[in-house]
Amino acid sequence: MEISSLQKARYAYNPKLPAMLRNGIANICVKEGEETQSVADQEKIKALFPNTYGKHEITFEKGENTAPAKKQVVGVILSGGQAPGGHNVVCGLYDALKATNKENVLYGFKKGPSGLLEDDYLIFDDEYIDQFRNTGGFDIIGSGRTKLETKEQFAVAAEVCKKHGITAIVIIGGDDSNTNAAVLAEYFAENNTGVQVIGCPKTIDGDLKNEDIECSFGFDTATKTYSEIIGNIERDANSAKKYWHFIKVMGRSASHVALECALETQPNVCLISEEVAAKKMSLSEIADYIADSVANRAAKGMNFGVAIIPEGVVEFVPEFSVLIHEINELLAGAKADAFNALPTWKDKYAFIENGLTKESMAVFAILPESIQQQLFLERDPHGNVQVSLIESEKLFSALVKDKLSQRKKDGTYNGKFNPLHHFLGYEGRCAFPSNFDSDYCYSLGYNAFMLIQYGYNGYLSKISNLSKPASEWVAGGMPITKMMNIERRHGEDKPVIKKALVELDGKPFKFFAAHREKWAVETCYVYPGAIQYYGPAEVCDITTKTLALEKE
Ligand code: FBP
Repeated sequence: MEISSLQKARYAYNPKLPAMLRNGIANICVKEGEETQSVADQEKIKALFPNTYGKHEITFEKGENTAPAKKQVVGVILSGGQAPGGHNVVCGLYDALKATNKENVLYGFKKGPSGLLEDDYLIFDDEYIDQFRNTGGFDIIGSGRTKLETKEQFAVAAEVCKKHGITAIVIIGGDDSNTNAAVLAEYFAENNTGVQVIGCPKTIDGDLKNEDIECSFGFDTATKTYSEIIGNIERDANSAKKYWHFIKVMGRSASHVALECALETQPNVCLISEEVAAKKMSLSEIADYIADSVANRAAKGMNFGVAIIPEGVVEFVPEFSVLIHEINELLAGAKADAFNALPTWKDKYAFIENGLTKESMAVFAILPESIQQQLFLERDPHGNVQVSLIESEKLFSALVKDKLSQRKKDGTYNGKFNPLHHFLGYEGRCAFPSNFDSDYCYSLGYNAFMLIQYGYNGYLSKISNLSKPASEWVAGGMPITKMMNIERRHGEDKPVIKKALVELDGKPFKFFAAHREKWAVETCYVYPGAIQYYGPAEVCDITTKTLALEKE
């Protein structure tokens, strides 16, 4: 297999561990902290997790390793969307497991959680794992979005573990996957299977964080990759001086990715979905907000600019959510067939006009035709609108264009507006992990094995103090139940890890809010450039602005 020079060089990179994990396996002891409580709904969560609730938080320290000597057979699963560093979690886990006992075995279940249910696996050895050190991607075993959540699935998982003598499962995933890890851990404990479950916090979206987990892995590299591209686009915009770039960035519902990219690159506009929801902004208000920046810059002779749009923003516009709800109702069940049978878009439009409320029709009517059609024609297998597919970068540039035409007629604007569109998502999910993610992920995996060795079940591998150099990081574990509350999902009360949205009273947003008026009118672009892997620590090892501001 041909490999690039960078890949070859990255094989030789030695990820940095927190100081307490650096003294060799024989010298890592455990310190138990306080008993824990769930963040909310304590009685309900306790009743649902009688075997795994209320356990102690723990920290590893330098000292004699007192874990029982036991052969460990561990299974690892990658769950959900790719995030840079996933390979290093597996490498860290493997290295700790083999350093403890050469007889220990690591199974990798393929294509996500379904690999465990289908007993589809590979067994890692040095030769195989060495090809993946410090590389991006999840191709080491593949990933998938099958959810492990039913008792039937848990029973199959228990059977597979029994068959291979598996003592622990490590699930590398986001909030949902780790919620399911906690439920699986409880099932294994309740049924005395002897199998432990450990989670690791993954997702580029950055929405798996709380007072214990400072950030999920992959966020650092993905946002640095997007910021490099946005910076390059800004420099192009500032050179050519003729385009407005509308850049949608991935991140699902939360706007952490958009906010971090804005802090890194200082664009003219960045929408924050959580603020849109808090201020109950309408599409028209958002379009006016962007149009103001376009017009103010045009008045200074700058007919160019950059606007960042978070992937999930339309879901946060109240009137748009109502519209989506009405469309889903309008096409529920057999009504979709009647709609689909209509021969032309004109007929379909009449059907829509007839079925929507006046308010929603008014929202629908201002959308560009391509988006209108997308809402009705590209629905998921249940017939629901696929909000994530909506090209919101095009939607907003079209709405801004309408606003500017109006302003031209009113004589309040006399600029040029040439929009270009970009969507940044998959470009960042499998990038070579930054040094931060390489180190963080390796530490998470290594630490996960220490939790296994010491017999913990239903814990999340926790590395903290992340805004400091790796030597000062703190390694330990947190019962997953501590992060849970009860939420209504699909009409049922469910125990889940709370998804972290951007906090409008948090320091990263406040910093952005304090500077954005200036950025909207002036050209204050910052060009972060490509991720650097070799060179001075202040260039190569710095993490995100979000983390730095949060830990200030
Ligand atoms: P996870 O929550 O599984 O980490 O997914 C992250 C993500 O990249 C989102 O930002 C994005 O909306 C989604 O996955 C895309 O999913 P897919 O890979 O299935 O297209």
